[in-house]
Amino acid sequence: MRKPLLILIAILSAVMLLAVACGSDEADPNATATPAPPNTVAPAERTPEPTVAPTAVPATTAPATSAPAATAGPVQIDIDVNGDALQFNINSLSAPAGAEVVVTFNNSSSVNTHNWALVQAGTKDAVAADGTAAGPANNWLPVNDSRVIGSTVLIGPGESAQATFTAPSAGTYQFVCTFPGHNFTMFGDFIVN
Ligand SMILES: [Cu+2]
Repeated sequence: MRKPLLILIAILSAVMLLAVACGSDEADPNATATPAPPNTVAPAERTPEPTVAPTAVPATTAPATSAPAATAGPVQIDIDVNGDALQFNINSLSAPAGAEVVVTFNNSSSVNTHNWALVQAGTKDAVAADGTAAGPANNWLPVNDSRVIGSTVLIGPGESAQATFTAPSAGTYQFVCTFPGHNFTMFGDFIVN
């Protein structure tokens, strides 16, 4: 009587062991369904920051462009005579190459008529001689002469006039009064650097 019972128990226990062994394999697929992504909320908070920076950049660049234009301008040179002597009051003038130059010549003499001319180096006497031939109607200056870089008109005592020109390439030039006879004592160097 006891043997069949033991066999039954042994069979039942064997079936239960198989059931437990098979059940352990089914537990893995249930565990993989758990991961949930909680990161979707955080990125939305970073977007409003970039809107502040772009508005400040254009405001600072606009005033900088107008500043250099105010400092740029022609080179201003003033020159006079030594009273009634046939001399300028300055022996040497200078300006940078390529600069716009405005020479203001004030004739403070009480009796003499003068002009002021910038000419190529070594040509002051030859230009004055040709100016004498051109006559006072041409301000004692040769007309359309490449040796003459800039010049004023003839001015009487107490008058002033301006010569406007572009400074030529670097070198030493001459300035002179071409009123007949004045060129021998009334001249100086004009240095372009
Ligand atoms: Cu003169």
